[in-house]
Amino acid sequence: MGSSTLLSGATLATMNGTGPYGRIANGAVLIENGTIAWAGAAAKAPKADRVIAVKGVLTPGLIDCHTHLVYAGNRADEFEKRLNGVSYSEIAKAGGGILSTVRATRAANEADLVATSLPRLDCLLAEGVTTVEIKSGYGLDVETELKMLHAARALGESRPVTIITSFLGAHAFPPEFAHDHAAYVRLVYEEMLPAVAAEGLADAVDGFCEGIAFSVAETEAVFDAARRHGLPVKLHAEQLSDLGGAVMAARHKALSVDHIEYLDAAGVEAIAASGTVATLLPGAFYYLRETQAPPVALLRRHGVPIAVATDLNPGSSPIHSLLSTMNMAAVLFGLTPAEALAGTTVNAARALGLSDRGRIAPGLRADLALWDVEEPGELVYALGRNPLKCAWVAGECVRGVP
Ligand code: DI6
Ligand code: FE
Repeated sequence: MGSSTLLSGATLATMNGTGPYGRIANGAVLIENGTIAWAGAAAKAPKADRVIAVKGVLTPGLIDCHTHLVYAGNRADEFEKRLNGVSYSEIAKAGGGILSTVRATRAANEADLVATSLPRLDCLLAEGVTTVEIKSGYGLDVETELKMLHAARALGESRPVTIITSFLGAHAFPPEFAHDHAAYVRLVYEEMLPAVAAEGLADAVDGFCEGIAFSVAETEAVFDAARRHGLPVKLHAEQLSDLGGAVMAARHKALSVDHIEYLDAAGVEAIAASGTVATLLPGAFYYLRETQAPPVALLRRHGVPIAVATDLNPGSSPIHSLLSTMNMAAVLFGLTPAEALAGTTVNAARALGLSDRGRIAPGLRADLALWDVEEPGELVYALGRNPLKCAWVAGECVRGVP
């Protein structure tokens, strides 16, 4: 048996079902063997081998459940173009956008990819993030898709964080298949996906279902293959238009549908019935200066769990801060601060199919973050201030001092 540690005295945002934040004033958390053994009012805490007095707010470690943070190159030039009046779709159609990052990522070796991606990961970790999802999708050939996923896994070896990977071969059509989309879709499900699955490199299969990307039928062919390989699916859906991707994803019991600015009532009902998480990505909405916000009121009415993620990528969302993203979800989409924090904890865990984290409750991993704030809502309120005091991963203090 390992020794037990009691963190005692902070306000807990347990994110358990009772009231906003599952708040417990003057609370305590008992950690044993990397796991939360007990949580509640400090006055009722069980005995521990070691007691650490903590002040501020203790939350679950934050979870960024949608990123594209492994890539090479830079697209600041496109940011400039967009502000000079060229649209994201026009840039994509002219061979820029995702394909510009594909060229740079194909040219980089795995060590370079890891080295250029590590500082991005570090930005997230500095804000108490303890679990990060990373997608492939800037390779679009077998070799580079594998290279990206290897790089993502290597990042998880270099830092105290859980990396969850998603295979996103269906992200864009590479130039060599510009005139034969059907052949590329077959390559994705007949060669890439089996190669990725054979090496156990992906925890889920993702797609980009959009007018400038894959149709519903093309995406579904990839999802059918995912099922044959026993992998869950998720989808970039209804970001720029309503193609009905979310309804199809719900049929495949998708873990999450992401973006969903254009999701309609039928789509909301479908994902409510399938238990799919709605992941909101306000960074992309902000950078693309979109005006159509996701149907938050409908999602609430149907009890759909809402997650919030950075979508960290070089094009539509070069945002390296999950705290800022939570603020944007509140200001731009109208989430309450409690919903925004649920979006990066309990609901983000669910979007990744993880039931061992995302709340402060007995039996869950002791992934925790301690903040120099008085109330949990302050994490969503301020921009540009990082109040993280200390982070624990599986019970180990990995950053700061309590
Ligand atoms: N939607 C996104 O938000 C990213 N991919 C996608 O399908 C954007 C990727 C990029 O612009 O590089
Ligand atoms: Fe994305």
